[in-house]
Amino acid sequence: MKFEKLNSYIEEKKKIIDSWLLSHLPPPGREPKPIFEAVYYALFPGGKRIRPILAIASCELTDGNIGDVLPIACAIEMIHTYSLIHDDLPCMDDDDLRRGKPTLHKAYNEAIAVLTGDILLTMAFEYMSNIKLYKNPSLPRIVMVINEIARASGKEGMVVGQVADITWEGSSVTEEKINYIHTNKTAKLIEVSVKSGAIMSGASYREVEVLSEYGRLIGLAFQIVDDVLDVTSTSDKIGKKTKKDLSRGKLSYVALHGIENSLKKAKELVERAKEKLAIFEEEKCWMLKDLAEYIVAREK
Ligand code: GRG
Repeated sequence: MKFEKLNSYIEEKKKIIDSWLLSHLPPPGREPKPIFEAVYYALFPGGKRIRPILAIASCELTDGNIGDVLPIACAIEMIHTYSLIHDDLPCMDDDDLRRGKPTLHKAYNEAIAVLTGDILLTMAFEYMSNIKLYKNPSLPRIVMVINEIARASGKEGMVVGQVADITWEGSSVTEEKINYIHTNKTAKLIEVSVKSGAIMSGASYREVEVLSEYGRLIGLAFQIVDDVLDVTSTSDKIGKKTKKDLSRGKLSYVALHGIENSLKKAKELVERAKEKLAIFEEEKCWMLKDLAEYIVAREK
């Protein structure tokens, strides 16, 4: 089986991520109810955990200790989860299915969904800035990574990408607009996941640069494949509503290039990403190569 080794790597890391989250989050029954219960609802069983796994893989590739990247990796997953909850709200994408179950505002209500997103985002920064949570805390690395993640999640990345995505709906599709949306809305958080793992391990400047480029390329490929799956997959398979982009006039890669050419583009990006890893020994970077391939081969 093609991804056998990768699948066991993913399963092993997922367990580590879940147990870190479970041992650091407040208990679901903590007052005032139901906010922490909603946090658990959003985070477990969770999705693919691609971003924290990329952070861990990049840290391991550059000889770092997993105990120094886990607070960062888990915080990134919390930021990603907040973005999905807010993205699903009626005032945004208005979805009722996420990760195979009712979206948070359907399971609870809109106010609790907004607040669950808020608390996930703020707890992410609380955990990342708590030096007691790291194995061997290096303050300069922690501060640098928090700054990178704040930028990638906000004004230099995800939030502005989301604003463009929403406000450009229904307008003419151009390569420039699509690249702006996909790079900011999706690729920057994936890029910073890989970059953070390298910074936390104390990787060299060149290694950090190369891994950031790798992250940017697979991040773009990831969103292109997401656009394709919106057209080719079903809700049962991917656990969220499909066929939304075209009906809503969303600017997607598929709208501009069609399915075949979009997949071709995603594969090209993944090949370029894998080439970037040539500076590392083959037996050490296999997981990042396989993760890149998994991104285009994935069915959900
Ligand atoms: C600031 C009010 C406010 C809202 C923010 C920033 C934002 C809303 C939304 C982010 C945009 C977004 C949802 C981008 C989509 C990225 C994407 C492809 C998500 C799906 O990621 P997967 O497939 O999901 O990794 P799983 O469920 O596997 O974790």
